[in-house]
Amino acid sequence: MLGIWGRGADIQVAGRHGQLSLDFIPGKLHMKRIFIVAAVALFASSAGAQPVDVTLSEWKVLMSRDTVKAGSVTFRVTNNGTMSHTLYVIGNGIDQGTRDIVRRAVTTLTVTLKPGTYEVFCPMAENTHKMAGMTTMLVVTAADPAPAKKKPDTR
Ligand SMILES: [Cu+2]
Repeated sequence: MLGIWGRGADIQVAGRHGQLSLDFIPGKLHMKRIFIVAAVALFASSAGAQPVDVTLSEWKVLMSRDTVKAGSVTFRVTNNGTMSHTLYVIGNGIDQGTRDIVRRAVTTLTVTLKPGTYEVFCPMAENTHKMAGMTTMLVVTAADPAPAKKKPDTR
């Protein structure tokens, strides 16, 4: 049956995304995203962040893990594709992403995440990369409770 659909990415576009109307957001939002990226780069600290290795290619987002604990998370993003990509993390009030990552380049993105489900995707070319398959989900679980304080050593 696949033959009916023909070419590469078109198959996935037809199959995956019911919410296409949401994806076509005019350029303004993209400007907002660029601003947020700059702010994150200035202020985010990656100390103690949980690492997630991400590999981008046409047309996939592969993550080394799909579950993390709430708190600081650093995405180490490698573009293994043949064209530029970006990586955005959206959900639960978070909307942050990397600058454009040229092919073979590596960058990092540190975000502070609350428990919940996040969409991790490439929004380039008006989300056509995402529609072609460059999207995945990250689940954030509640952080471990703070460890019980040891009784002070009185010796
Ligand atoms: Cu892309």
